Amino acid sequence: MRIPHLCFGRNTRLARSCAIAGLIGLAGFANAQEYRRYDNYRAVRVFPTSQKELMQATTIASDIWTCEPRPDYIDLMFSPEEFDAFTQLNINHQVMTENVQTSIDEEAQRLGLGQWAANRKVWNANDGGSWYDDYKTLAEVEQRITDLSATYPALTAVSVVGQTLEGRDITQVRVAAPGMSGQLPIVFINGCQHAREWISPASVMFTMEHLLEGYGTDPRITAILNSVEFVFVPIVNGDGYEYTWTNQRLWRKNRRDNGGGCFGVDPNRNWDYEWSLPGGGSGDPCSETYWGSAPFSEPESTATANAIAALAPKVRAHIDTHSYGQWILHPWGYSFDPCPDESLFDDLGDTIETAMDATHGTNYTHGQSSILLYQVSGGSKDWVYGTQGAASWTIELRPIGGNPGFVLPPDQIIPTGEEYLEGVLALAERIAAPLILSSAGEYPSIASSGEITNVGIRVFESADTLNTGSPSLHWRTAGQPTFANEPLADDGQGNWLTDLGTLGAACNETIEYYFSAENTGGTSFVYPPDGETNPFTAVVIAQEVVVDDTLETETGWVVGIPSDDATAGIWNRNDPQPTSAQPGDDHTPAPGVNCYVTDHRSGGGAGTYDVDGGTTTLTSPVMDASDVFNILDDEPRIEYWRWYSNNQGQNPNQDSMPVWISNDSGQNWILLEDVTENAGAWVFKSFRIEDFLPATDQMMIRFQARDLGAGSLVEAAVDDVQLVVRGCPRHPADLDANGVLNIFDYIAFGNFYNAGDPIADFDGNGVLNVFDYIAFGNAYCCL
Ligand code: 0X9
Ligand code: ZN
Repeated sequence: MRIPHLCFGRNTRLARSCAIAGLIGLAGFANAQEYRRYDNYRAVRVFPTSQKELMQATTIASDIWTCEPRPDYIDLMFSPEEFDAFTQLNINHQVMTENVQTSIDEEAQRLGLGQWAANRKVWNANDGGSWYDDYKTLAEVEQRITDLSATYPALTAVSVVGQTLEGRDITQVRVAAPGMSGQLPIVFINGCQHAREWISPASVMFTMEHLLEGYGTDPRITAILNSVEFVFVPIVNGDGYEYTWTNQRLWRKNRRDNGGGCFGVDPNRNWDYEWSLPGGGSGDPCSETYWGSAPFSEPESTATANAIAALAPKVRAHIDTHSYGQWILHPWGYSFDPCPDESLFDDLGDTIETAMDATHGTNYTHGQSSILLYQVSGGSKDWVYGTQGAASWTIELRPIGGNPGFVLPPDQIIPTGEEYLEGVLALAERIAAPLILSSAGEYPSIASSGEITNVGIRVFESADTLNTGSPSLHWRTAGQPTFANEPLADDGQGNWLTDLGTLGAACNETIEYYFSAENTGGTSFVYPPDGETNPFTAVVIAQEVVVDDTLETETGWVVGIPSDDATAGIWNRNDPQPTSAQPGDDHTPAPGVNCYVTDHRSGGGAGTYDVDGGTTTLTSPVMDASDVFNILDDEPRIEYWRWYSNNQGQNPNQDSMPVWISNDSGQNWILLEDVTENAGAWVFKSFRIEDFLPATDQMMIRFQARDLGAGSLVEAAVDDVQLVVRGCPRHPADLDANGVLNIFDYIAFGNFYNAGDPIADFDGNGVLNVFDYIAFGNAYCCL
């Protein structure tokens, strides 16, 4: 017990009641008046349809349970009076809990808190049952750590990594096979940045304890501990956690006195990475997501970060454990852009999710934090990934929704702990591999020799380092028995790449390829894992870009057709502002900024400037897709990057975006595709024109974004529209462009020459004379 620390508070009233409780051997439970009640408070899921509704609802509410608005809803808590005021607004909502106090009372009575403080029982092993049958105070958690380290001295190393604001120890436990601490890759796990999320420290303790119990008895855990070390900080925010037991069950932040009657900094907004970005937290000291006066202004976030940095670069994975929502969230949290290791995170996130879901059939979802949940700036995982290079997650444990929210019944502690443990074990097994390979971008099915088609891999150094001479591409012409090796080059951003167009494959040939890399220990890893038997394929051809419209400047696109009736979200050419439904950047690589987008503004939220009330149509200028002399068997294609979102807000997935093509300057249109794909990303599309209609010199393309019927959230964008012609390059002397060199090419040369056509200027000096005959002859015979 650490009673003296518990009584360190600057709040004299708390310090006094704490001293008395200390005398009678309790951990400082406040009396009935001090333990804040939420009688008849409702937890409500609110579905705002505008920024105004969102503002109105959050301003009235006592507390925001989902902390920030998600794209489609926000969980709020209202007092009875607040709820009355809220219902006047007629905002769509669903009451999740009629009386929040019911479950808090049930819990307080059971645990002996508030008015039931006299019933407080301290857990005793001799009473039978599991330590995980119910939630435990900070002091009980500390005691458990002491007991476990006494039971497993060879496996544990307990230390204090810092003090909370009120002076409580922040305890770290390293769990490693005997003698192995410091030798192996580390999985670092912390719990309880947020005070009210009680299932977090419980699950972290459960996981730690099972690793200790399992070493030497459970073969799987033994094998894992022989290859990975674990470091736990079960309770980062001890002051806040204690406060939830003594004063206010739903307290979230630490206990910083911000002045003006407002307390608390959100530890998970206080890390020094992309700190204090608008939309990712709040600068208001009274807010539940107050990011503090400076990055790392708070001792709790600072101590945890220092503990991780002190173990770098061994820390290869990190989990910040929260509740609730059943999410497995990876960087970025601060930005809607994907992080460079999106494919690695998707792979490992899938591993964690599969293991967690399989344990009890609970449904977890993995993905990018800002997209699945909401933007968070100054969060732990962005700092850990962005500055320490470790793979980092926020895991939101049970329950899935606001009922019962943070007050999860105690019979769910063990099942939640079990599924969390399985997720951690599955992740540790992946981290135990020397290297983890993942994709560095797309693997296009057509590689053009005319432009760079880089493909490659990223290498995550999990348990070993990369032999930097080893990353290779292995390729062969389809049907050939052996693969040739081509070294990959590092682009300085961690991408190992090569250009498919320069491998020397013949035009129109299908090649098969996969990648490999070795660790310094000499073990080879292949990507994709079944690459040798199931390689990527690509056709290598030549390509000429006839139209390349980056939409950076005005090129003659037309917005609107007579039947258009949308009232908002009209197409315009601009630099888009990010929302969860709209890109934050155009597609053209920098310095490109513009694209066509259905109102580029973000406004107060995703639903502010989306398409409303009908259709808005965008039509291209005329493009010439007729014959291209330098490419044989030419295949004109229309290509573009598009963005479409219709899976958020009310009435999702009701609309679509038709794309039409015309070969007669817009007299007649044929459907190219009807977009319903909500990729939340720029998507590349490429269509062979002849699959739809004959290619002419009068081609046009048209995009129609629309919000029809029941209003829903629709955003669309288009960029980098190209007309490309693909095929094999014409031999320079194949002047009748039929793929064969013969006497008819001499005749064709003569015809060009006599017509004064510059094609006949074979020596390229601007004059047609006898030397062009010689140059042509040389090209014919010898090129
Ligand atoms: O808001 C948070 O800090 C976390 N949710 S919670 O309800 N437990 O408070 C989510 C953090 C997710 N991380 C990022 N989006 N970076
Ligand atoms: Zn949290």
